[in-house]
Amino acid sequence: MSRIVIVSNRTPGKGPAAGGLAVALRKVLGEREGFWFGWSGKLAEHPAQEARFEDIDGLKVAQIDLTRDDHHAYYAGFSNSILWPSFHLRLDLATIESHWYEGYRRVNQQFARALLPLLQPDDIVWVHDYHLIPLASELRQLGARNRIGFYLHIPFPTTDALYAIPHHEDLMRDLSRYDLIGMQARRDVAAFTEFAEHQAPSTFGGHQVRAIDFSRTEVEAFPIGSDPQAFARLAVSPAATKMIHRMKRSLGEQRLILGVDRLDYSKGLPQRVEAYEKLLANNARLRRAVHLLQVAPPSRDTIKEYQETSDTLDAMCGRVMGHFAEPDWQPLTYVKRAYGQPSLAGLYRLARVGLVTPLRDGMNLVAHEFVGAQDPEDPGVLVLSRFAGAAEIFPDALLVNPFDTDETAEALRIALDMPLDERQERWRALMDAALEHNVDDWALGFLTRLAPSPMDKTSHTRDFLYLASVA
Ligand code: ADQ
Repeated sequence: MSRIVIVSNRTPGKGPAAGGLAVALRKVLGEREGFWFGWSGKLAEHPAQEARFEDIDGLKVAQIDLTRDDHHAYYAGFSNSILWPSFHLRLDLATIESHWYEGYRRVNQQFARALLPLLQPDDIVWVHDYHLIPLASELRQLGARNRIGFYLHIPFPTTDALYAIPHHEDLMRDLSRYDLIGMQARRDVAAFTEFAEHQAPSTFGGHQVRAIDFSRTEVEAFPIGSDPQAFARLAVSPAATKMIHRMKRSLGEQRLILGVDRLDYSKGLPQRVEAYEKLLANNARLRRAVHLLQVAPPSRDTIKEYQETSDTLDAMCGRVMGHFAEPDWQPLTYVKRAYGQPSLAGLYRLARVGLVTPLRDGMNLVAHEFVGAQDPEDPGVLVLSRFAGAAEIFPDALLVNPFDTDETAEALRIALDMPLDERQERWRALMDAALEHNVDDWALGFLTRLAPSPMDKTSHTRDFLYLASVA
């Protein structure tokens, strides 16, 4: 059987793996031979060309170091100040510095040069996320003929947003060098197809026109999931129970509305707090009867837009406290730190409402984890943004437009008033969907499509032809 090589920006660290994704991919590498390749997390003035192999808790990991300048241009620059905001349709938050693209390409070349000598001819390579779009191109340029797949964890942008990205034609051409592209949701495949099939290029006077041929690239939705059964078990573990007791002591009779996110402008946190403010303003009976807990540890906090989101959220929380708090009642708690999965599972289980309202999100695993952790006898209600990929999986959640804070406030009221039988019915449907879309089957589904056994090899190739201008 072919070996599997997983490539991502960062490799998993020591200790218990943080997320379901890392656990699932570890499992893949436990069952098939192969290794994980990525950046070590270390900066060096003169990084070695060759990767270092390390055994990390039984996992074979090959890592390279990067220079400080390259890492900055590639990670904080092109990946997270251009691609992330543009793919999330926040062009207003994109910062464009043209030299970042060179750093982005250089790091992808460095990845390719260090990875190529480690590859055997029939290795299956699975590349993860927007940091590494050019990797297949770079590997192929060096002669790699392996099957190479790419999974985009974030949404695919609309055509207009794509056009706003410097070098978008190169990036689309890079995508055409993969054998399989996996996206989170049908809407992402539709956006990609729209671009690939219909868009004429923007031509500057007299540029040659060259076709991007997508005929060898399959594009399909592979919605990621969590391990809902593991969350169900975690939610009754001693650590979760401890968290539940601790919270119950402070909550008393108040019902808990819970938000859990990385602090990121795509997660719609200020809008969420505003919706909660409207809930309290419109429903005086709920004051003292509910409490919002928002857990949001900072991420990418060297980037200005992230600091600004953090400041806005601080101000919003302060405003709601100032408006509604009493000497003996606080309407919300905002915690800026990460919790381990057992504690999170306890919080999910205790919550009457899981408030998951990103402005745009590839999938959103918090929604899946919340569903997995509920008590079947007394489940909470999921209030979910229709702009998360998860909305395609969970039509039985209360779906809201997160930009419309009146609508979200009303959904919160409906969730808090929802009778037990409706909560159970909705949760059952949500849990069935979460089980159907579990992360193990996701990984297996992608790999089976990327490397079908000769028995089930059928042609799924598409015949996109996209005309692009060549500078
Ligand atoms: P993220 O944007 O990080 O991921 P999400 O899917 O919600 O978003 O969360 C990933 C993981 O982080 C979850 O397992 C969650 O438990 C954990 N997490 C979030 N907040 C936490 C906190 N405060 N404390 C501890 N753990 C926390 C990107 C895309 C998503 C996509 C995932 C996976 O942006 O759309 O779902 O990748 O493909």
